[in-house]
Amino acid sequence: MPESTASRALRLGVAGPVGTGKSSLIATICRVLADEIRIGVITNDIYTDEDARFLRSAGVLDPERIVAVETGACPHTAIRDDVTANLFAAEDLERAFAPLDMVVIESGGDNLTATFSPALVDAQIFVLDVAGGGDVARKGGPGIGRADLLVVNKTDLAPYVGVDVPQMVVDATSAREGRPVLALSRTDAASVAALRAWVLSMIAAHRSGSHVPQDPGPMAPHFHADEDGGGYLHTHDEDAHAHAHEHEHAHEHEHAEAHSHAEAHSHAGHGHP
Ligand SMILES: Nc1nc2c(ncn2[C@@H]2O[C@H](COP(=O)(O)OP(=O)(O)OP(=O)(O)O)[C@@H](O)[C@H]2O)c(=O)[nH]1
Ligand SMILES: [Mg+2]
Repeated sequence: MPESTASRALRLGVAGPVGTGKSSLIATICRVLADEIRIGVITNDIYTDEDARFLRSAGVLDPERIVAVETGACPHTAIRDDVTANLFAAEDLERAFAPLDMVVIESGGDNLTATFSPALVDAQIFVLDVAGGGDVARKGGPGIGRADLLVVNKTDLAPYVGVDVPQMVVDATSAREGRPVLALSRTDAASVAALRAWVLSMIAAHRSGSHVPQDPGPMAPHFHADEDGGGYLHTHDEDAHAHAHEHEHAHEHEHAEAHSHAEAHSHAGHGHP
């Protein structure tokens, strides 16, 4: 562990369901800030380096400053349970390009409840989009409720999907007890400026030591399928570091609750086989 976290780069996590615009948001941050601050980026994909390649091709940051971690399993594991691969990647970037001001870490697209461990990031953004429906913000969950910033993305699409953005922001703000919510579109310059200002204020708070990393909390129990057609219920209890995960074996036809988690997972595009 570094002697003082304030003396190293801010580590900023970006989480949220598949396709809500995490990579695009990181590209936007780089586009508006890379001339001003020194940034590194880490992407997490299950089997590919697709997101890293997208970001390199966006031409908004020196390609060598963008590295991919292939998680090989459920994305939340690498940002929450065993963060070693990401910590090494962050430390390598910070060493290779010292001094960096910020390392942004993109989570693999996961279900609604996956969040970063404070052992990996100092602050985190949770990204929803209007295409996921106006109700999502009201449903809450650790990322929606307690990430440092909630982004409601792709507001330019709202008229096409029948979503009332101001109402979605009101719902999200009340689910977050006043924590910040940002309605964003990469085509809306004012919203991009607000994102830029939030990132700069977070770097300043990290440097001054006034920002205290928060754990948004563990993800909800969920079902992991096995190759033999069964599976197990996977829980992350409050004290995930003190207790190993509890893997309760269950079989698809026996466990109605596990079934519903499996369904929730596949709806969220979690990516389990
Ligand atoms: N209309 C619109 N589309 C957007 C916006 N931001 C991102 N997109 C599109 O949304 C799609 C998904 O964006 P990504 O940035 O790849 O999303 P992601 O969350 O990184 O996706 P995964 O890493 O696969 O989970 C792409 O087709 C983007 O072009 C936006 O502000 N407006
Ligand atoms: Mg992505």
